[in-house]
Amino acid sequence: MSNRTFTMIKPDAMKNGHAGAILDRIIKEGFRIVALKQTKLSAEKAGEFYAVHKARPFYGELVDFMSSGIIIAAILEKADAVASFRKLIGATNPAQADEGTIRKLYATSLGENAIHGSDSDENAAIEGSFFFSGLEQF
Ligand code: FUP
Repeated sequence: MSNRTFTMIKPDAMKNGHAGAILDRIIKEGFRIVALKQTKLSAEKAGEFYAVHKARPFYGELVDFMSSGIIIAAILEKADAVASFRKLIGATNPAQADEGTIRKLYATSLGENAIHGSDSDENAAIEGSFFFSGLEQF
């Protein structure tokens, strides 16, 4: 169990004006911000980030969506961060997400689901270093 996870507020939530509410919720749930930036992924970078899904039918749409607008990327710290954050964001498909979760409240659809949360400690470290150097983590 590690105490860090990685998140992105995705282009749908940014465009729909939910970034402030989402960051407020994350902080109120006890996550400490280790690193944070607003940025935009190129299609190439989005494809690299989601390379694990390359063979899946939704890959092209996912890459298009994730490179369609500004995102906020962050590394977060809390005890049992990965599992605790996955619980806070809810199921991948917002229609199946529990009441009160970030995806239930703010996601648009399965493909445009407002927020990312790492699925393992190993991926949290890989994804965090995809966006942030050691000098940007506090
Ligand atoms: P999650 O770990 O909940 O972010 O979900 P996955 O890693 O399985 O999927 C990554 C992203 O691919 C999702 F956030 C949305 C997209 N996706 C689809 O568009 N269709 C699917 O059937 C599954 C995932």
